[in-house]
Amino acid sequence: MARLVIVSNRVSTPRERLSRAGGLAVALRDALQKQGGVWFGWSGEVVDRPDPSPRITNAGKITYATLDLSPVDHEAYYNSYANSTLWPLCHYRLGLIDFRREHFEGYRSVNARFAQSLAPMLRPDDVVWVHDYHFLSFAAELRRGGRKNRVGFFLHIPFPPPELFSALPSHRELARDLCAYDLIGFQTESDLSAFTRYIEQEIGGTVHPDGTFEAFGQRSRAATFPIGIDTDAFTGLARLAAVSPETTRLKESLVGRELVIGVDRLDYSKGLPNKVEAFGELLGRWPEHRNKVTFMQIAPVSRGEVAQYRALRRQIEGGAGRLNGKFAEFDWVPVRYLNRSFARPTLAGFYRASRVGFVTPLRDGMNLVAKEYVAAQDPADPGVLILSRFAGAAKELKAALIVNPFDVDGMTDALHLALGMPLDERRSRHAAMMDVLHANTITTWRDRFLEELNTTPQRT
Ligand code: GDG
Repeated sequence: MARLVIVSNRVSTPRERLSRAGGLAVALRDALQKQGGVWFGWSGEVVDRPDPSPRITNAGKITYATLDLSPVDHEAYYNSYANSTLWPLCHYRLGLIDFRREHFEGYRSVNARFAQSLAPMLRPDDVVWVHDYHFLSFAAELRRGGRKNRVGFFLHIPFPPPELFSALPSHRELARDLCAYDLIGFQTESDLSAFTRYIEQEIGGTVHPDGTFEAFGQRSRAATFPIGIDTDAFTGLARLAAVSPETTRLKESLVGRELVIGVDRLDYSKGLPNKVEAFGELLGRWPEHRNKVTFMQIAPVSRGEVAQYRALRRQIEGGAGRLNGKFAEFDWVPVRYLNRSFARPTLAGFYRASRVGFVTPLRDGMNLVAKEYVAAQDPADPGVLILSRFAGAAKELKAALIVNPFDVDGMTDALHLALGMPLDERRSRHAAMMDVLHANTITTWRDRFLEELNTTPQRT
C-alpha cells in the first residue's frame, strides 16, 4: 500500500494528549498508522533563524516532520495572508480583507519552503493529502520541483462565489496554484458550485459533469466531501461525562434552570454578537424565561494577534456585560461567557447537560460543534439544535431548527420554540439527525477522499 503524507498547518504530534486531539486529528493519525506515512507541517514555533530541515519524531509507523517559522514569515503567511486575507474572503467578508502584495509573496514563499523541505522525504508513489487555506499553493510548489505524486487538497472553510473571489487581487495566480492539485475537496455543493463557476466564468476553463475540469492547461477534479465526526465515540464520551465531576458541578450551579450552550472559537465568522443579542431579546420579549434559562458561551480566544479578533472580543464583552447588567438577579446571571477551552470529555458532558445547542455562524465550512452537540444528547431526552442556515452542517442536519443568523428576531423566536419544544418532537428531530451522523462519519469522509485520490490517474 502506498504511504500517506498529510500536510496541514498544525500537526497533531503524539505529545498532544488524546483529550485535546479532535476527531479529525485522531482519524488522520489512524490512517497514517495503518498505511505508514508522514505528517508534515508547522511546529507552531516562531524563531529568529528557522532550521531549513524539518524536526523529525517517529512514533510507530508515523513520521512527524515539522518546521518553524521566522517572525517575518509568520506575520506575512499566517497572520496576514491566511488569516487577514483568505479567511475573511472565504467567509464572504470583503470589508475585512487586508490585502498586501508582499503578504501574498510571503504566503507563497512559505508554501515553497515547506514544499522544498518535504520533497526529499517523498517517495514516488506516496499519496499526499494537503489540508486547508494555508497551503493553497503547496502542490504548485511541489510540481515546480518536479514531483508527480498524487496530491489532493481539502478546503475546510467555504469557497466564496466568483464575484467575491475575483475581488482578491491575486485570484488568478492563486487559482492557478490550486489547479496543480489532482483532487480538490469542498465541504458542500454550494462551495463546489462557487468554485466551478469561477473556473468557467473567470478562467474560461471547462468543467465536466463528473467534476473533472481543465483550466490553465491542467486537468484536475473537484468534488464534495462533507466532513463528519466520530459519532459513536462522541456519544460514548458524552454518556460517560454525564456524571463527571464537572458536569455535576455545572448542573448544581444551574439549580434546575435550563441551559443554552454555545461553543465557538472567538471568531467573527461565528456570529457571537448576534447570539448574545438574541438571548437578550428572548429575556426582553418573554419575561417567563428570566431567571429560568442560562446561556453559557464558551469562546476560546483564537488569533489574538489579529486586530479584528481583538475588536470582536471587546464587542462581545460589552454586549454580554450590558445584558447581564440589565437582567441579572442576585442569584442568577443570564450569560456565562468563558474565554477558555475545556478538555473534550468535559465539553461532551456540557453539551449533554444543555437543553439547547446554539450554533449560529454567519458563514461556516461545516461546523463540527453542531454535529457534536447532537451526538452528545441523551436519545431519551434530547436537547434541541438551533443551527444557522449558513453553516455547511445545515445541508445535512435538516431536522435542526434552522435560522438566519442575520435575523436576530428569528433567532429569538427559535430560542423560545426550542425551550418549549415537546419531548416527542425533540426525540424525532434528534433521531433524524443521528441517522445522518451515523451515515457520514469522520471515517467515511476520510476513506472516501483517500479512495478518490488513490484512483486519480497519476501525472506522467
Ligand atoms: C474549521 C472550519 C469546519 C471548540 N472549543 C473547544 C474545543 N473545540 C472544538 C470543537 C470542534 C472544533 O473545536 C471546532 O470545529 P468547528 O467545525 O466548529 O469550527 P472551526 O474551528 O472554525 O473549524 C469549520 C472545520 O474546520 C472542520 O472541517 O467544520 O467550518 O471553520 O471539534 O469541539 N475542543 C476542546 N475544548 C474547547 O474548549 N477540547
